[in-house]
Amino acid sequence: MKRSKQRLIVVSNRLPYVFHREPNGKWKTQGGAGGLVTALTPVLRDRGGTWIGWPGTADDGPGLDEALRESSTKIGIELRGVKLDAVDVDNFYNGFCNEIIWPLFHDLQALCVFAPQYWRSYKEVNRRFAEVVVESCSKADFVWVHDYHLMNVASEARQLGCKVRMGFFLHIPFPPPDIFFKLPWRASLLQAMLRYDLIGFQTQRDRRNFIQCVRLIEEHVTVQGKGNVVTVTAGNYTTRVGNFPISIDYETFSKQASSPEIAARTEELYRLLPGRRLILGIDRLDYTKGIPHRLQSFRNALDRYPELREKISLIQVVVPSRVDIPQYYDLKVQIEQLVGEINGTFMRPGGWVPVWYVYGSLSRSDLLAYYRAAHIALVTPLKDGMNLVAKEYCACSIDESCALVLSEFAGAAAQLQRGALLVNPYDIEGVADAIYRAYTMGDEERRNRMSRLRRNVRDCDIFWWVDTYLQAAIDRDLSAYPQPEQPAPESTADYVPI
Ligand code: GDG
Repeated sequence: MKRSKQRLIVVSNRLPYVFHREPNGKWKTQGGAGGLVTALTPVLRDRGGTWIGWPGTADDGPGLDEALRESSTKIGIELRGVKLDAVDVDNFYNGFCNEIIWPLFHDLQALCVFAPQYWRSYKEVNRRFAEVVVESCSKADFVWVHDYHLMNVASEARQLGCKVRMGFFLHIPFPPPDIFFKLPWRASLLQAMLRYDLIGFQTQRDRRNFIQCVRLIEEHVTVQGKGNVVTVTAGNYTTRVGNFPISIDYETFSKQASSPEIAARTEELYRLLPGRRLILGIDRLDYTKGIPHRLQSFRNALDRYPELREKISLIQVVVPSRVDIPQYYDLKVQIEQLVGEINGTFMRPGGWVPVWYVYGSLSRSDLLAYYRAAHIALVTPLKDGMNLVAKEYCACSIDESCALVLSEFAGAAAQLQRGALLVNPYDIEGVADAIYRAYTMGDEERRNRMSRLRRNVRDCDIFWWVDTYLQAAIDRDLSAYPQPEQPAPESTADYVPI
């Protein structure tokens, strides 16, 4: 397969490492373990290139540049920081990104705060990112910009005279026109996105929504081509638009989950929670993840199917996130109230606890042990770009005797619908029925479903994702790449809104 070796400039809101200053004035780095970092680090080392992003601190004290240089040398990738002060963090990150785009793109328009200063800050910060891109790249490079924080970077870079090829990938969903059009700056934002040479979405649904919005904003729009990447011409701009479902490092998850250390941790969990099936939910603290709805469904299952009592326990892990935003704090209180109510109603003193609630981040080995030990995973976001927890659970389910209950509104449903039990997360009784179905499912069906899911995730892993995107961006020919399982044609399947 022909591969071009263009240098790569990766741009994301945060650098793959977070920098912070210790009380003694020395800089420390943390992080570097996420899926994107794992996938892109070897590509950047191989092709050569730079990662541009915010170092994760508003502290611009002495020595930060030196710390960035030292880390660059250590990891073999040049890191370039874009500095954000506390006001930028408030208006750009907490404001435009997380109080406008995040809720709007997840169809939760009632949570949006459309403050004009947020938009001004977004443009200004995107301009700053663009300036660093322009300083860092030469004509032959390829610039790959990630996610909703940086939709304006290409447009800003073009205004600075930059002609280098630029691609964008949106990790979150793209909403349908009736929702997107609530955004006061909808035309500017769409026109800015059209300045990228390739726009990648997670699913066909997102791509379709984007093209529909473009058709409503621009007068002359043509869409050419078929398959995963099409060419869109709108007004004076031509861009290519595709869907590339992001994935995980399947081999590493699967191998690590099979290790004796994880097997021992799994046994320990079974000893702590003996004689029952474990149901797992793992989410960042976020209203899009549908945690309260899930807890209500779990309670409904215990109510309507009394035979499940003392036979199942839900382990719900909630990872702290965006704690500076008041809505996130309120959500935490709501979750903890529900956990208290369920345990208060059904718990047997000295015995069975229905919900094991963990508020905090798990170590990698605990995460793998929870995945491996769980008989059922409940992945029920109200809406999600992809949802990697679903894929990681499949990779770690090496015994294959387990079931995935998956929201039809997660991007992952497009690929995993034939193996998972798909649910509407708003349908409390429907999800409760799915829990019961997963619990009572015959072993053969469970294994068949899980082995199909695992094949699917293995064949289209994170390295496949990077390769297909770069191939589409740089070489254009995608014929040599396997395609992920797609939704069945609408005429023959139940309604799947992906
Ligand atoms: C955005 C989009 C899209 C979770 N708890 C712990 C932990 N995690 C890790 C998981 C997984 C990641 O966090 C969560 O990824 P998701 O995809 O589920 O969700 P978002 O953070 O919302 O990600 C999403 C994604 O971008 C990629 O494009 O799929 O739709 O919203 O990798 O393993 N890791 C550790 N301890 C934990 O307690 N170590």
